[in-house]
Amino acid sequence: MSSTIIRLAIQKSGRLSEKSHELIDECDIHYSKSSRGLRTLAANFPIEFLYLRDDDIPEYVADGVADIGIVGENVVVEKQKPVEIRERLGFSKCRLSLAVPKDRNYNGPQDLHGMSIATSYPVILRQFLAQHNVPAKAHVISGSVEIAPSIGLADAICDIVSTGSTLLSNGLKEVEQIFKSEAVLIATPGLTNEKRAILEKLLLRIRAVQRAQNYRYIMMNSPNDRVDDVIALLPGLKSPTVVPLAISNWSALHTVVNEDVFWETIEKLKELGVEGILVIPIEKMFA
Ligand code: PRT
Ligand code: ZN
Repeated sequence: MSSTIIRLAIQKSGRLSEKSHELIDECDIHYSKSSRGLRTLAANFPIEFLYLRDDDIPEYVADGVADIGIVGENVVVEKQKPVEIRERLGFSKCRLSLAVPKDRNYNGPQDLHGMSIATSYPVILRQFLAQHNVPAKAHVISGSVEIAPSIGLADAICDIVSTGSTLLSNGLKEVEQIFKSEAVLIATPGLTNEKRAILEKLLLRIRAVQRAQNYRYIMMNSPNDRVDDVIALLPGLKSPTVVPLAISNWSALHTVVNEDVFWETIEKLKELGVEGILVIPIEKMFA
C-alpha cells in the first residue's frame, strides 16, 4: 500500500474549527481529539491535520507545506496566494461589509470620498474603492475594527458581518455588502497524482455529507386510492417505494425529499389522509 498522505490545514481555534472538525467526523475519518497540538495523523484515512491560525492557511497551502486547507473565502481572497478553491463548504457564512455611524447619510460609494476606513481587509476594500473610482484611505487594523469610528480613528469601517449585532451595538449601520463568504476547501495547485487521488476520495465523502444535509428520508402510510396524489406531491430522487401494508387498502411510501419540500407539503399530505409520517436524517448521499 502507498504511504502517501495528504496534509490538511485547519484553524486551531476560532470560528472555523468546530465545523471543520464536524465535517471530518461526518466523513468518518477518525483521529485523536486529545492531542490537538500542531498536527495529528488520522487513523483510517491517509490524512494529517495541521492546526494553524486561519490567516496563515492560504500561505501554507500555496507553499505546499499543507496540501489542502479549510479557511474562509474572505481570507483566501484577501491573502491573494496561488491556491485553488476546490469546494464550497457551506458553513461560517458571513459577509464583508462597509458600515458608517448610524446618523451619517449614505447614498452610495461616492459618499466614501476622502474617508478613512478602518479594516483588516485592505486588499478587498481597495479593490472595491478602485472599482467605484472613489479615493478613500484604508486604515489597516488587526482587531476591534468596529470601535474605530467611535474613538475617532476612522470615519467608517469595512469588516466581517454575520448577524449584524456587533455593528448595531457600536452605533454603526451596514451600507454596502462588498463580498459574501463561506468556508472553502483550498488546494495547492501542484498536487502530485497520488495526492490528487486522495483529495478526490476526500471530496467524494465531503460531497456525500453535504448532499445528505438538505435531504430527509420519509416514510408514511397512505390510503391506496391516494397514493398517486401523494407521489405527485413529492418530487423524490426517483419514484418512491410503495409497499402494501398488512391492513387492506393501505400502502407504505418511502422516499427521499429536500427538507424544504417536505415542510412545504406536510399539510397537503395530511389533507390527503396520509398517516404515520416519519422523517429520518440521511448520513451520506451519493450523486
Ligand atoms: O486566531 P485566528 O487568526 O485563527 O482566528 P480569527 O480570530 O482571525 O478568525 P475567527 O475565528 O474570528 O473567524 C474565522 C472566519 O470565520 C473568518 O475569516 C470568516 O470567514 C468566518 N466568520 C463567520 C466570521 C464571522 N462569521 C464573524 N461574525 N469572522 C468574524 N466574525 C466577527 C467580525 O469580525 C465581527 O467582529 O464577528 C463580528 C461580527 O459578528 P456579528 O454576528 O455581530 O455580525
Ligand atoms: Zn485570523
